[in-house]
Amino acid sequence: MSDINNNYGGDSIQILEGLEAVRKRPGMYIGSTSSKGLHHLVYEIVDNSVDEALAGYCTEIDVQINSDNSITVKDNGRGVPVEINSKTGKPAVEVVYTVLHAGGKFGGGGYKVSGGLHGVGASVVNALSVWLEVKVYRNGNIYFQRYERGNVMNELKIIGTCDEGKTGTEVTFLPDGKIFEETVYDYSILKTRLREVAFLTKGLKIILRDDREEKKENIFHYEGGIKEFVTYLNKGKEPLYEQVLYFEGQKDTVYVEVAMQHNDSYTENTYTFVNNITTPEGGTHLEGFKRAITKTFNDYARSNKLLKESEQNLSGEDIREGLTSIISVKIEEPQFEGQTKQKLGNSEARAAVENVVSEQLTYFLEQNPQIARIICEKSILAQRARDAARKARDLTRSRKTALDGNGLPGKLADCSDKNPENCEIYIVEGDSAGGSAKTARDRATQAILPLRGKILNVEKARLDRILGNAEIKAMITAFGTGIHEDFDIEKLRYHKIIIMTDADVDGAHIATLLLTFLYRFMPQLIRQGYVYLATPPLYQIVKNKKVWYAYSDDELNKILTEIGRDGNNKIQRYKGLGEMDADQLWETTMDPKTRILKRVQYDEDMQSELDLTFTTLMGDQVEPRREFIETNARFAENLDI
Ligand code: 0RA
Repeated sequence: MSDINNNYGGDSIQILEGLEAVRKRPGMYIGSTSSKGLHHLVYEIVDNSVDEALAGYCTEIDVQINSDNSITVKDNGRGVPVEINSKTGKPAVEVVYTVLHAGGKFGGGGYKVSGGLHGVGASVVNALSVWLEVKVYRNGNIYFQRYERGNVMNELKIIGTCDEGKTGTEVTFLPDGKIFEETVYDYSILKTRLREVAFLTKGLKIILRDDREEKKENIFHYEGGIKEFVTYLNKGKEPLYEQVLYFEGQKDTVYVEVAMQHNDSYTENTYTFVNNITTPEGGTHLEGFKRAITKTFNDYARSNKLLKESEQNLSGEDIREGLTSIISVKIEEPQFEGQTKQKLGNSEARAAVENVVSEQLTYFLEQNPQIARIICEKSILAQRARDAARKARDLTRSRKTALDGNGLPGKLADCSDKNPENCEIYIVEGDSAGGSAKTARDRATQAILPLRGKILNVEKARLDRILGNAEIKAMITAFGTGIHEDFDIEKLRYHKIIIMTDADVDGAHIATLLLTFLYRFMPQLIRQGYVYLATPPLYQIVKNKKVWYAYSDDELNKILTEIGRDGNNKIQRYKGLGEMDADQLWETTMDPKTRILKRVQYDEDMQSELDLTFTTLMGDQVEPRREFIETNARFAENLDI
């Protein structure tokens, strides 16, 4: 699939610029020095090994978190070349780890992995590490070099011998605590990304190990590649047919892979990748895919009389209802566009995907008429529901334009300040807690919207029902932004949307239903950090007329230790918001000076994981639901405001 030169030697490496800048401005090279940047170091090193796998020379990559939080990445590829590079007079391996933008990928040929923050090169990782050591297995020798903060500590030397046939590269590095705010690796973050890389690189085996206190290991190896990715994403849902459709082909320089399968839900789940990098904003490859399936299914439905002449064409949305799909392209010179450079711009990708999918899908439908019929019938149902939804939606649209106070929902106690930056809205579980919140609030800046009972699960309902739901309508009109294609962040009426539910399992469930709604209908609100969870206390402790609140069991114990554990303590466990009076609610949960808010996080790198957690929770099984409520905290970061 790739055409990396077989006789690539020390000379093909081009040198572009020096390394000094990296330590001065790490953010420019790895995006951030937070936990995200820390994990990117691993992806950077792993990407080099994946390139070697894509070139057809590497079948296994081992990633290990060592006990000191250093990382070892080992592959069984050809080994980084050790020959002298004539331009620098240095071994090629030294150039790779000490010169910015030096690497086989830049020598021409092959698929350059360089989107977003990827592809900055191993030298960046080196520059941002206290130390980095590389071992190359080649020519029956084991070569070794060590660097500290990017500086060469020894000339490349042979430290031993190995079997003539054994080749590979082993890199170990310790991220620099002077650079990164966080230096402790999170196993589950690496696990999600490495699983994704393995899905995207069929046949490649990736082993992840944690050698710290709590030993862990995962092996990711998918002969079916993205086909198995779709099966994985549809886990916990009911597929409409057994087979995952898979199309693969190359047009000019673009290699295309697509896998898809419908399930019985109403949401579309499409993930697009370019050179194994996620493109959350889509782009030309996604456009090509949409065009291909819209045209192919309409042609099929017409020529097989599933759609009558008098009937409207199916829209793309109709066909994609309940569709899980992966679109993965490999391209030599990807162009990234859009605000966050996460949208593919190459027009040749549009044509390539459209071509490969149209041709192979047409053939597939002819060969599999039962599956073709199932999809067409589901799409026709979706079309009818969409017509009904349009009517309901027109209703929310006209309300939105009349947003001068009259259009607002009756249950909303709005705030008086009209500057969204100062304003917050509390979405409160239950009318009684809603009542306390209305009494307690700061009327200038805090609006209260009480919701009754459990809100509708948007994963389980069609658009017409969703938009007909009173609680959902109230939220849409209160926020002011509209939804889906109508969404306009400029119209957001509150810069903090705060979900306030009881601190129990039911409360967590309601919070998740609300988050699911926001995530599916207004993802930008979460992405841009406008959504928060309130944190009501779990306990009230009273002693000698003094009052304390504890927000966790740990905190309760700390307070009890401080004030002494004796008979004068009265401990009350709050079961719900309703047990607090307005003053208590204000003091513990709503006063901006003392409350704890958790901002709900959105991380593109974890997108498929997030989708999966939402559907697991929203699915029918009870067991996975409990699991989610516990992991939910992972995307809520603590913010003491
Ligand atoms: C360029 C050429 C050759 C191998 C590599 C790069 C290579 C780089 C890395 C980085 C991590 N693992 C790697 N494995 C291989 C091939 C040289 C040859 O044998 O001709």
